[in-house]
Amino acid sequence: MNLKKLIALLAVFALILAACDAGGGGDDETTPTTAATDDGGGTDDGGGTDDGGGDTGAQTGGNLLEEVIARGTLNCGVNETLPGFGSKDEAGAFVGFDVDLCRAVAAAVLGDSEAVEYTALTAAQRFEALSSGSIDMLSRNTTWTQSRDGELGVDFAPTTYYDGQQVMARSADGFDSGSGLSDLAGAVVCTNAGTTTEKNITEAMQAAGADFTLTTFEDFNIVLENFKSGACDAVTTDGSGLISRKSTDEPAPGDWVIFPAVPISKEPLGPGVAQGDAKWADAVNWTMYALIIAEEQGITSANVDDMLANPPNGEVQRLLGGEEEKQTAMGLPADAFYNVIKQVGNYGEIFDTHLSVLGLERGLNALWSDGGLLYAPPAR
Ligand SMILES: N[C@@H](CCC(=O)N[C@@H](CS)C(=O)NCC(=O)O)C(=O)O
Repeated sequence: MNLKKLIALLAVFALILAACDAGGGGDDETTPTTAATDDGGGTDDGGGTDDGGGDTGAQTGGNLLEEVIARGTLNCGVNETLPGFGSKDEAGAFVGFDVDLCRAVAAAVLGDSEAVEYTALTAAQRFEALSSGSIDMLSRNTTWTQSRDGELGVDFAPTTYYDGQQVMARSADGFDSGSGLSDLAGAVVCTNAGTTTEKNITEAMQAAGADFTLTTFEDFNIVLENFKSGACDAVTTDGSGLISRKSTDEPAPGDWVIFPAVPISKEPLGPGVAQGDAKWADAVNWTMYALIIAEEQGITSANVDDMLANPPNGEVQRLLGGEEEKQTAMGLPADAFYNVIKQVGNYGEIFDTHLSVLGLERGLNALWSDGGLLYAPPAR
């Protein structure tokens, strides 16, 4: 092959990789890769290429808070295949922990938690939706990573769910909760494209010295179908995602097991906005902090009116829009966080409603004062 042809061929390969990197693949085809020869980079989390993230400031014009207020609705990107975090109920309405974070921002900014236009996004679609401006906020079990921050132009809100990656396999195949990654030697492990998950499992299997085949699909429903049909020996994703899908899809209790006990990665999940709009980011960030502070202060959807009428301390008074409130200076209504707590509840209420019912425990997601990692700056 002459040099020109070789360069042309390399250029074609680069384009194919870039298309996958940008998360726009869109096909459901199997893309098996083996750990020994390839790190799964063909469909990574988009960290490797410019997907237009650098333009995000210009697209939002740094004015999204005013824009959302003028529009009267919040455009929020969510998951629809992850019960507990983001899915549709029988009536077709979006529900879940991540969905409630959108509702909280709508309550803060617009005074109405129902003023949300939801867009269901796959993992591979989510960052493009944010950088193109088609959503104002992404709330879809998204891990905060350096490349998403730096290369994809995402500004992450405070972590709302500290998670870690695990694996789920069949007990009939000899796996149990004490299994480790080396027990997966020779296995076909499946996950969805455009996630942190692909890279983590590849690196962890390499470290465990075990060869395996990684197969990715765009949609997690298809991952699950292939696991159920036996085409995949195991599936891997965030521990919370495995528990969620185990609760809805396991044929009989005990058929599927989740391991290893200590997750193979850190997956700090939380909302994100397009970078370059500090005012909008502040509005989203402080809505998350308000949910946490409300739990710290014991303010709930049930007692928020009493708390407003008789604030037990200055922080409660300020947070709910009383004397010396700090919301107006941020461009929010003074009663922004009163509306959040009244209409959506505090962090603990949201967790209980959507996640405790799945059997998820607070663990790392307890308040700092209860030994967890949730810690908000003071509302003063
Ligand atoms: N937190 C990881 C994984 C996110 C992810 O996509 N997880 C899967 C499994 S929990 C999922 O949400 N699947 C649903 C879908 O792709 O529609 C990330 O941000 O990359």
